[in-house]
Amino acid sequence: MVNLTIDGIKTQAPKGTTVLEAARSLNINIPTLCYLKDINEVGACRMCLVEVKGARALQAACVLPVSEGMEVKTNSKAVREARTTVLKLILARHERECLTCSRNLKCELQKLAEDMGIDTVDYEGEKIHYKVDMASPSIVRDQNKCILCGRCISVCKNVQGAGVINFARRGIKTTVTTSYDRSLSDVACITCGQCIKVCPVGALREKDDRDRVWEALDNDELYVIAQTAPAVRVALGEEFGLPVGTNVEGKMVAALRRLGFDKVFDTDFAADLTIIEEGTELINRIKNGGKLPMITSCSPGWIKYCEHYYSDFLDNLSTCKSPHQMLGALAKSYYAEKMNIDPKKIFVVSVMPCTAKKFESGRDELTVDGLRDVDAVLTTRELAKMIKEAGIDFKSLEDDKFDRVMGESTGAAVIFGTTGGVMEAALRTVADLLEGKDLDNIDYTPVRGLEGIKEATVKIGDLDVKVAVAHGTGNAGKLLERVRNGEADYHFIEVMGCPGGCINGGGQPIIIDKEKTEEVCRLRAQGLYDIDKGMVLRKSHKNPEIKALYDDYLGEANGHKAHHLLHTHYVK
Ligand code: HC1
Ligand code: SF4
Repeated sequence: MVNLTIDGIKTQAPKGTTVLEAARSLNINIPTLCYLKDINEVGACRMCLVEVKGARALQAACVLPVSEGMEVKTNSKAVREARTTVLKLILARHERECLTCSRNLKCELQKLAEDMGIDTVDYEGEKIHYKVDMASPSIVRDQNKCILCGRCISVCKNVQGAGVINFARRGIKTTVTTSYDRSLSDVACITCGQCIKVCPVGALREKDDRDRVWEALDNDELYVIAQTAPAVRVALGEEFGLPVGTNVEGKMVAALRRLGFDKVFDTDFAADLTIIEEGTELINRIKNGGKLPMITSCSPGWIKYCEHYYSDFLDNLSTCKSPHQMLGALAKSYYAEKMNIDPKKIFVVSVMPCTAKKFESGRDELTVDGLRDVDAVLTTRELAKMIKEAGIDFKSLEDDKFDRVMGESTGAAVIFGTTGGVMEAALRTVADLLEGKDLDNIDYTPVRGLEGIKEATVKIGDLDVKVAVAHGTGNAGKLLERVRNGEADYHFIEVMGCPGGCINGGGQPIIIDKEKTEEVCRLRAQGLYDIDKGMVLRKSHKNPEIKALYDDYLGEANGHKAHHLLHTHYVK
């Protein structure tokens, strides 16, 4: 342990700890705009300057290791003046369109300016105006608001393994950009939106599809269907001041009805369907010598990552479309036939925790007979904005229920929203199908939790099923390297593109205090596991609506009709 003094308080910290961490352990708050523990520890923003006795200049606390006998002042006159100057310089360069910014009131820069009592920006220097990159179907990049903290660069490279953005140029011309300043749509960006989640300001945001959805809702010719992803229900409440992880499913359905949707279906229904199709596919591959390991295909950021960086694994992907695409395809076939509606007049809106779903819904591989499965995707944040725009008092809404015949689901489906959940849901069904009985022990805990890569061997009958789970595409890359090099072999791998899974998707509510990210992920995941625990039906094959769908319409799992509507293939 190292002995030091911070603001007159004698303390000890383990060797290697930074002054920032040592101060935070004493509840002394040193401001930062660039720091992200273990991801971006670069001292770029200079907001965390502190005075160290004997040092010639102020030091950046986030990269300064503690040392024996060190005496630190975090709030001296010199520190306060330096921080104020730094912040004013950042503000001077920043496009201060706060009132119309997507991050108004959720901006770390705005909050810091308020916390530090800044009421004037004394410097007005030369400004470069950058064209806003709007070409990606998922991500908007506005360099005019960038404060050069470097967080997006680090998360894209170190966490997601994509590395498509970096610093370029020097001096006042320094910027964060892609190679040759191309649009994100022209580089190997996987549209995951993790860069949005860490951006302290509004320099990165999702492509806003609210207007398209309002237009559809206002069009009397269209039959507009909403569906909501598993992870949205445990996060949407945060936008209305409810505790993290609160299940707001009933209020969410009520709000969607009030917005004017003709029907509100549950993507969880289609998650159950995915398990039947994917479980059957896995059993067939194992029994018939098909390509293994089979890898889940429901996360579109992951699919894009696989296409760009691991295309030799494309045949390992399950041919199942992701659940919301399956539901869209069924809305325009099964449901349209049942209700006698022209499928061309059905407009499907998916509410997702994910920015990559916007890209996914526009893919040619995800159409049936020339019709898109899904017409528009809203993130959790966009739905919250629409609810506010419409003047709906979310917290006072009475709970409502999803519509039939695609609104019933099981506990297996809801845990799709967190890392390990798809694997657990699949194992619950595959085990029952292979053993031919209704097994009682259905909590597969080794695949739960936030460890980056999880492995387990599950005994099903006389078969040892070897599985692995990776979340965050960087971890997926590490896992696939081991498979590629023959160091590991599995039957089944689950990959979710975002760290933590969909609960931490690029479209989820912004966590302003980044230190709380892991805790928020745990609480959202817990919210999903609690829903699962409280359900009577916890296995996908027990869902009565799914049974009816096969009996009345699809026929066999993996059969001809199921393939036509619910499966696809990605090729390089
Ligand atoms: Fe997901 Fe999925 S779980 S991908 O993580 O398979 O986005 O929540 O909707 O489609 O069901 C996301 C979440 C979501 C799909 C399902
Ligand atoms: Fe990188 Fe993902 Fe952002 Fe694209 S969306 S720039 S891949 S972090």
